[in-house]
Parts: sequence; C-alpha cells; structure tokens
Amino acid sequence: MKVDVLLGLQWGDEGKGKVVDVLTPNYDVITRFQGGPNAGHTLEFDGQKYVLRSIPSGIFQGGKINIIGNGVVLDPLLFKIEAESLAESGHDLTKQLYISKKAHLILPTHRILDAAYEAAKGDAKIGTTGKGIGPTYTDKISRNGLRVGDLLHNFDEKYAKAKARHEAILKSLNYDYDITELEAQWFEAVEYLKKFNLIDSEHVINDYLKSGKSVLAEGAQGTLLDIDFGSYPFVTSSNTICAGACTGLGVAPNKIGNVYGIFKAYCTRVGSGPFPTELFDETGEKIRAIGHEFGAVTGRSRRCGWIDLVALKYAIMVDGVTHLIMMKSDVLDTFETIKACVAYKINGKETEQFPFEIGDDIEPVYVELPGWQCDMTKMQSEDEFPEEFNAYLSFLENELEVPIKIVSVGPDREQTIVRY
Ligand code: 2SA
Ligand code: MG
Repeated sequence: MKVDVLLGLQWGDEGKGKVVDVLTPNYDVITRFQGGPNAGHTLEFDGQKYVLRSIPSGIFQGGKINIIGNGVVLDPLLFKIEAESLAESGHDLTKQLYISKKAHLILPTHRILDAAYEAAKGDAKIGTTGKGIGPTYTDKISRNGLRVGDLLHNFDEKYAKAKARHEAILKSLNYDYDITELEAQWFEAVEYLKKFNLIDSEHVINDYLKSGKSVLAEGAQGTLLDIDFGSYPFVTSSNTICAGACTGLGVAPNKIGNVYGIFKAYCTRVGSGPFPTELFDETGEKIRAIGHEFGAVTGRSRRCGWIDLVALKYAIMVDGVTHLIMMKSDVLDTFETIKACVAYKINGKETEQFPFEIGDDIEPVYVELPGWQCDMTKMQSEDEFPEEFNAYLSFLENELEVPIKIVSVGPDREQTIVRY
C-alpha cells in the first residue's frame, strides 16, 4: 500500500479540513506530517462547526487511527484544549490517536520568542500565527529542540536548559513577558499528553502499509507557504509540499501514491507577503464577505484575489499533484465575469514561471471568463452544472494539465461533488 497525500496548493485555507473529512472513509489511517497549531482545519457537519489544529481530521470517523507524525510541532497546552473539546462532543481520543515520540514540543518560551521576533522585525514582520512555530522549528534544526519522547525521561532538566537559553535570547531582545501562569498550565497539559499513545510512528506507519492498510497524509498550510519553495521569507517554517510527507512521517518517496491538490476557485492569503493577484477593490471585498474569509486560528481577515495559475502550476509541479480538488466555487456564483491569472508581466516581459522574487513589479495577465450566475450550493452531481461552469473547469484543466476530480459547492460534507 502507499500513502496518499492531501495538500493545499495556495497560501493555506483552501478547505483541507473539509476534504480530508470527505476522503477519510476511504482510509484506515489519517496522519499529520508538518506544521502544528498554526493550522486550523474547519469541518462542518450535522449543523456543527469544529476546528482542528494538531489532531488529524480522521478523528470524527469512528474506527480510524489518527497519527501525529514526527514532522509536526506540538504544543501540549493547545493540544489539551483541542482534545478536551473533542472529548466533550463524544469523540474518544485515547484509543484513536497516536503521537510520534519524535515530534518536537512547542515550549511556552517558543510562543514568547515568536512574538518577540515579530516585534523586532517591525514593518517587515511575517504576520505569524503567534503559536511559536518558527522558534520551535529553529530549535529542531539547530539541534536544541525537545521532543515528545523527552517527556518520558528527565524532562525537567532538559526543559530548564532550553528555557534558560530562550530567556537569554529574550533578554537580549529586551522583551518583557511573564510566563508563570502559562507555564503552570503547560505542565498540567504535559501530564495529560502522557496519557496518550506515544509511539515510534515511522515503524507503525510502515507496518500498517505492509499489512495492507491505507494511509492518508493531511497537509497543513499551503505549498506557497513552504519553507523552501514558498514566498520566502513570508512562509511558515516547515515543508508543506508533498516531500514533507516523506520526512514528516518516515515513509520513502516510492511509497507515495495519489497526491490530491486542493485549491480555491479564487485565492486568499493571511499575514504579510507578496500576492500578485490580490484585489484591493470592492470585488475583493465581495469575495471576502461571501466566502467568509476570516482565519480560523487568529480570526484575521484574509486578503482576497483572483485565482493565480502561474502559482498553481508551480505548486502542482513541486508537489506532483495527480488529482485536483476545487473548493468554494459557490462563492463566485453571483459574479458576471471571473478572472484567472495566466502569466506574470515583469518589466514588460511575460512569463509563466513562478519567479525567485515575487515583487511589486509583477503585473498579472488575466483571462476573463463568463460567470455561471446561478446557485451551485444545491447541486448534487456534475450533470447539473451549468455550461459556463463546465467551461471554467475545462479551461482550468487545460491550463493545469491535471484533472479536477472533486468540486465543492458549499461548506457541508454533502456539498461535495465527485466527478466522473
Ligand atoms: P507561522 O505561524 O510561523 O506558521 O506563520 C508564518 C506564515 O504562515 C502563515 N500561516 C498560515 N496561512 C494560512 N493558513 C494557515 N493555517 C491554517 C490552515 C489557517 C487557518 O492551515 O488552513 O484556518 O487559520 C497558516 N498557518 C501559518 C502565516 O499567516 C504567516 O504568513
Ligand atoms: Mg484553515
């Protein structure tokens, strides 16, 4: 068996939570391989809304195994809050959830460092989610990190060392803070975390594959936020691309199966950084209002713009996407015309290649397509699609050279149309 991977192809918030929830019935094991509580996967069903941060989205389906992989960074406190709220709604986690001993821990001081580094950057700040993601991955790469498995032996000593190091940095930044309360809660949460199955997940996942179990790897954030290929430095600190599933789970590249790439029918971004097709006019406002484009984690309003096929093609290339999934097309239901960026004009020259520097000098080259101007949210099969919508799909498939397998026409599980 192979690991299928589900990835966001834009700047996050493509609707991965919903899709993974739709796909999970087909899998035995659902995994997270990178990121941490900076993710916010929103799932809606039976009139209820849930936001998952660190826990894989398979948790709502009975009988699935959910694994937090080694590539993830885990904050015990945020994990406890998330797990307890799921337990309240009747989901039994201790049997269904495994956590890699190699996953790195987000310490209270990592969160403070995140804020301190952002403050020090002034106008050049990244606009992080403030969850301590960057400082935790920094410690991992600089070989100073603490891992979930460290909780099991002499943790206090290791913790004190890490904390002292962080305190010295914060002092040098002249950053005022008080973690007394946060720290107490964090240690309480550590005890809670220890009740879960802490495992050597790379062995467990490969054994599952050998025994014929199907595995889904659920990406967080999006390809354009990848530490290597995203719009650096305005990116997150992990590999959000498909290859991240190999390093973040311990599965070999030849064990990767289907790669599902999710994109919105338009484009959004939270935080700072370049966004060539961003709209600053009432069209952007309209997309934001109809699409409820506000962050699940921070509540920040998302920047909105037209779909960017230059960036999408790039994402499809680095991820090796085999199937495309288009989300939120219903948001464009009332639009008379819809634009798609097919090239960038830089210094008067047109290119279809995603450039090294995504500067202000990029002028998107648009193709305009007629809108379908009808309510898509009640549709149940592709036979009901209006002509203009089919034309939009064909146009995208032609440009992107990958089939669009699933189209979502609303937030509910039911509003998901699988094509051919
Ligand atoms: P960080 O906190 O260090 O990872 O922030 C660095 C940049 O990455 C952006 N970022 C995100 N952008 C969109 N969605 C994110 N996560 C959720 C998701 C979003 C949600 O996976 O869908 O629903 O709230 C996410 N996480 C990080 C961030 O804005 C910075 O630009
Ligand atoms: Mg989100």
